[in-house]
Amino acid sequence: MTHWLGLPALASARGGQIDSLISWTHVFMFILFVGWGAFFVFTLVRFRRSRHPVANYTGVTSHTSSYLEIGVAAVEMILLFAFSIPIWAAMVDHVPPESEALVVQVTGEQFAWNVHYGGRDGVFGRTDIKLIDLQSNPLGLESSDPAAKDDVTTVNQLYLPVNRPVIVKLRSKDVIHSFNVPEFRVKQDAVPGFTIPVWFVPNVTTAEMRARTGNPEFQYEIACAQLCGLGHYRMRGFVTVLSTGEFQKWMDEKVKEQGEADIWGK
Ligand SMILES: [Cu+2]
Repeated sequence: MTHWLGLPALASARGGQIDSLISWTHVFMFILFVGWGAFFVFTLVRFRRSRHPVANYTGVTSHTSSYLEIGVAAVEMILLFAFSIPIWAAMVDHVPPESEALVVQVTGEQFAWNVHYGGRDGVFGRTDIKLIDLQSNPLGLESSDPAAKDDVTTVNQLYLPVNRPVIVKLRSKDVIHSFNVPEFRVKQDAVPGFTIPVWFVPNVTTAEMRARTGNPEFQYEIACAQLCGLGHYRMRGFVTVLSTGEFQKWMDEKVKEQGEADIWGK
């Protein structure tokens, strides 16, 4: 079902809250728009020149406009304190435990998303800025670290299991980027020097979404939502949401391909 505002299809467990916030904001903004428009027309007619050939130095004495202003401020406070802050608080205070979630590191760079999985042990191998090689080792993964042996890395391809919380730890190698997947209602800046977690629960697989939209080519897309340089427009990654079994199979294949072949070369 399409949203009345034409938002992208929803594919995450908590995204509905964001949608209701966006919907209510639009409803109130529409009321304001109509209200201010009507007020403008009213002043044009009420204070027309033929009715007031000479300026009135007392001006308006009624307090109606003050009450209206207070009303608008009250509605804005409700939007902020009753909707936005609780949703934000729930997102940042109740991060699912890492043991129940899939933890992925995503590192932005000009102009790509580097994805790093901890592999079977779920432990991320050490990375070192000195080992970075843009072609062969964009993350600077330290191959001598035992935890790095089963790590899996990809560029611009984020594979996720369905119905399991995902914690994405966002990092950046150069400038501020922003990790945005519209269908998950997720948008978070990646800031150099920080590791910023963002979490969500994808609940529609790519295959289901293709069937639902009738578009066999449908792909979830990671858009960089910060103007980060000349190549910003092509900084796009893809998310593939798989069933739990398919994801496990994908991960096993990747571990075999990258871990045992040791593509970083000892
Ligand atoms: Cu970017």
